[in-house]
Amino acid sequence: MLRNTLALVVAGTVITVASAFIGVKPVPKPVAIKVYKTPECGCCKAWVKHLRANGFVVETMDMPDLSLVKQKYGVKPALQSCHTAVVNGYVIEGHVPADVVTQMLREKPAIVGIAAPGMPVGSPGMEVPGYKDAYNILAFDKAGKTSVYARR
Ligand SMILES: [Cu+2]
Repeated sequence: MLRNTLALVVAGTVITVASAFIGVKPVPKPVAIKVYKTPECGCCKAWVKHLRANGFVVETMDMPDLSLVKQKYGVKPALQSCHTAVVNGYVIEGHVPADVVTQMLREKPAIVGIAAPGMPVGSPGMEVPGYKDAYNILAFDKAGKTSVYARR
């Protein structure tokens, strides 16, 4: 009897330890992102949809004018697009693909944020059947200095 109990305890321990090792992959935590946009902007809504489809938890902030938001977050005119977002302290300007946002959150570079300036055709939220611009996603720092972070 004692022997059986011992065997059960040992088996239980082995299973517990084994499952901790082979384990269950941790489920990635959903990332919260705040998107500042004008209420009538259609491509902004399409980008928000793209973010949600990629697992982001999006909060939208509709405002009539975004110039103060862009100024506050250091988005210089040459980098500007239709919407500005903030995620984990980083600024995301324009139609940046969700996988590039995720890459940046993983790499945690020492930058202010990343931008897809203008409205590149074929970027998420700017899909036009049969058309696709080549475009760069630029990293920018406080002084507005940019470098290419990703190409699409
Ligand atoms: Cu747009």
